[in-house]
Amino acid sequence: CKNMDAIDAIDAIYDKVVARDPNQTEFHQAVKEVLESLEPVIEEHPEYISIVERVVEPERLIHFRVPWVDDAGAVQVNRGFRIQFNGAIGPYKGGLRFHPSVNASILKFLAFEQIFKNSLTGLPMGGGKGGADFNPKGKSDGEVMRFCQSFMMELWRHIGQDCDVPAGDIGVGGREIGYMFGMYKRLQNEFQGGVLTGKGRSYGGSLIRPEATGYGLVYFAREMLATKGKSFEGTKVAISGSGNVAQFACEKVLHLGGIPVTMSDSSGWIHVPAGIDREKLDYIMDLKNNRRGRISEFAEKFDGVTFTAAGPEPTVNGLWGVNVDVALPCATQNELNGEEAKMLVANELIAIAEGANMPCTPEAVEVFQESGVLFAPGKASNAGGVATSGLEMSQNSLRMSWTREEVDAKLDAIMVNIHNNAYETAKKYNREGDYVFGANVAGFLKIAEAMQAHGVV
Ligand code: NDP
Ligand code: 2IT
Repeated sequence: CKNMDAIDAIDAIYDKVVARDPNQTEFHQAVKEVLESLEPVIEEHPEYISIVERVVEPERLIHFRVPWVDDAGAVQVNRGFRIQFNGAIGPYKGGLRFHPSVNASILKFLAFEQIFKNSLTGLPMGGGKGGADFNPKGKSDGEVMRFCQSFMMELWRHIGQDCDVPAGDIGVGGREIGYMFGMYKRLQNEFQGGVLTGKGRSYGGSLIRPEATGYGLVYFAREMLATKGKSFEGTKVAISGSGNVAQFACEKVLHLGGIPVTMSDSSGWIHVPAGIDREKLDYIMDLKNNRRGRISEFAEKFDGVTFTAAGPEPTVNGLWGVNVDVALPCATQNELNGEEAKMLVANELIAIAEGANMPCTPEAVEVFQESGVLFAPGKASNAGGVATSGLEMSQNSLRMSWTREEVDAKLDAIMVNIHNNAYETAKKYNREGDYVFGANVAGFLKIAEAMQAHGVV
């Protein structure tokens, strides 16, 4: 029967993905989740099976050596990557991650997710991702600068404002983007404002881009809660991570009257039963962004706060056992497993929205969906960062800049739109409330239409 044909064809594509790169487990995980959603689409559009075959294979994979000299005068060698996964609807777009765990599997999963995320924003951006296995922790400013310069000395020939536009991700913030932009400008001998996003204000950055992922996440979660007649007012929220996404998610939860009670880093997590207020969040922002310290220092500074050391990475060792109404995992992939999901459900969690990319394991997602907890996948709920990168590119092209209020209003509207698009798409296929299905299908359909129009390229 027709249904079996679609399932068989999709299974065969997944098997081939695994056979081609048997060790790329994170990539398999991301592909599987998308392919599982596409079955009714393939039934409707059997011609799209050849699109699915192509969409799982990156258009281009760049892998390079990054040599640099540390403060002691020793030569260090890291691995650099850029995955240009899909350019059907716009220039490749996606962040750069500097973390010792970076490899081809992790970057391919992130670039693959980025294709559908960028499509959902409604802006003309293809999917890409890159980075290096460089560990910025404990490095001096000079070392970070020399690393970024060496990284860009290779990357510059592959990117450009109409070709591929990197930005930040784990380990890459305003400082690193600045160093990389400076080197690109020197090598290219052009001020290409739109070649990177997440730039500083003084040289073409957008207001609200630093805040965008965290703010957008909370705007999305606000819409999810509204479908149940609920809001953030007085709601207890567990946040993991304490980097860019986590900090501004925490800030927006405070704006909306919620009570954030946890944050973490790779050393452990803090529990603040009375809530992380403005003063405590300011301390965390200064600790992380300026002093580049560990979250354990927070517990030494404030009373009524507990710190629990981390277990083996990337688990957070009990954070998800705290009794909360909303969970916002904002650290890294696979940081919340099936057992932890059960603890959240037992505590009557209402909603969970992914701020990080793929922080919930497939087992965790299954637990949430089976128990009726509202679950938003990162490709929908964390799309505010890249959406605002898209708005930064628009401003660079216009050679103008918009006010905070203008950018924030556009971000809010984009998040509402992504929410409604995912919600309505799921409803259309009788999967009401399934944001995973809705986001995958809505994101895919636009890519498929463009790829179909372009012929076999
Ligand atoms: P940051 O580097 O600013 O912060 C990362 C945070 O997560 C830190 O607290 C870090 O702790 C923690 N973390 C990272 N890796 C691990 C690990 N293996 N185990 C435990 N904790 C870990 O990154 P961002 O906030 O930018 O990114 C966080 C997540 O959000 C990532 O999944 C990223 O892909 C995603 N994302 C980011 C966007 C952006 O615009 N920046 C946009 C959309 C998604 P420590 O400092 O100790 O390493
Ligand atoms: O995962 C992501 O969406 C990002 N790290 C942001 C990418 C971007 O180009 O702004």
